[in-house]
Amino acid sequence: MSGAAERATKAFVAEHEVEPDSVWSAPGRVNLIGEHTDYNDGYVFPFALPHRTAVAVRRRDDGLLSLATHGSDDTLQRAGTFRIDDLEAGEPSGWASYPAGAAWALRESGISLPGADLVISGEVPTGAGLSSSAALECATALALLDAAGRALDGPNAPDVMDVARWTRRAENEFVGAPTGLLDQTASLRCERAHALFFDVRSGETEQIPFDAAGSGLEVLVVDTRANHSHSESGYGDRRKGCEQAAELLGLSALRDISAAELDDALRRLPEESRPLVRHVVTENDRVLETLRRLRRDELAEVGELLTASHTSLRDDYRVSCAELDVAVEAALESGASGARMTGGGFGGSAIALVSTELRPRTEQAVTEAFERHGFASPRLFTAVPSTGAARDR
Ligand code: GAF
Repeated sequence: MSGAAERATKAFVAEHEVEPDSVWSAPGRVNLIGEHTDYNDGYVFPFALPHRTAVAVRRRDDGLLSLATHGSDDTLQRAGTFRIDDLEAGEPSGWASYPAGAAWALRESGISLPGADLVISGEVPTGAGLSSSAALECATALALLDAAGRALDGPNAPDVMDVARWTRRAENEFVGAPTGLLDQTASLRCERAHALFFDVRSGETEQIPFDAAGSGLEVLVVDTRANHSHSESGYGDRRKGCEQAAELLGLSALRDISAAELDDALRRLPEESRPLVRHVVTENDRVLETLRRLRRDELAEVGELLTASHTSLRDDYRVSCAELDVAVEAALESGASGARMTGGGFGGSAIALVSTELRPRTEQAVTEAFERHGFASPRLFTAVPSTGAARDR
């Protein structure tokens, strides 16, 4: 059982004086490459973090949903008890909007929920671009599905991609963040020791063995602690810009433009749309090249693609920020073979592909660069591809 699941179980027993029926947990993720491509029907390449959010659940039969979360300071925060039939977008707000949104989305998709007591314990850093929201939505959805007799590992299991779509709907319509399908799919589908190649349009996935340590490498995560949120306008504006450009070109999504067709497409677009389109098309191409290199077991050769992705996100898509740029530059100057922001941007985390020997030097270089710029100290850790969402007990 994961540490988060143990904590959720203990907090559940303390709160309800009875054991939970089951506990489900789901991980955060880093996206190796393929940023802002998911809502353009493109390609993404995440892997799951060891950090998980766990939800302990006990069924109740009165149509009510009680929500509480166990904090790192060992206190329990209670959001209250809600009638599932009465849930409407936006209420409750704050952290409770994610589990309430998951219940709402299941209800809206025709799943009959009997009611449940939920106690949550999360260890995915929040606001860090590491997908704590999806971890919470997915773990909640799986716990509620179990209470409804539709456990993911049982005979009436739903299709896991439906669970990804339901939880994404929770985030889009209940929480109000217009995100794509990357995070929920990563949380639900990633496997230990693998990165997940995901073609968002076709829904096809491929598990690609990802053994950085075996190649003498590490993926260092730099959580810049610079604030990030997708409910704010920057993310939605980029998304709208892409949709408008696709429409102008008479395409259903920017995915339809190949790298060879890029120059022609750019000529047919107004100036302001060009950088957005250039990023999406070149990023899809970098994801496919990453896939080819990883299939050939050439992890060290992926570094330059990561760095090119960052440059494109910084200069064309304009979703980076000073902290992310400093993290990437410091990592590269210290000898990392590649580095980029990961996730939606506007703050959050960067990743750097570094050799195991060099990692302490890179950590020091990033920490010192942050000090010099007067930024808060970054949180640094090596990310090891971990297990996707599952039952803990
Ligand atoms: C966030 C979103 F939730 C994802 O859907 C994706 O668009 C990502 O930003 C950018 O690649 O994590």
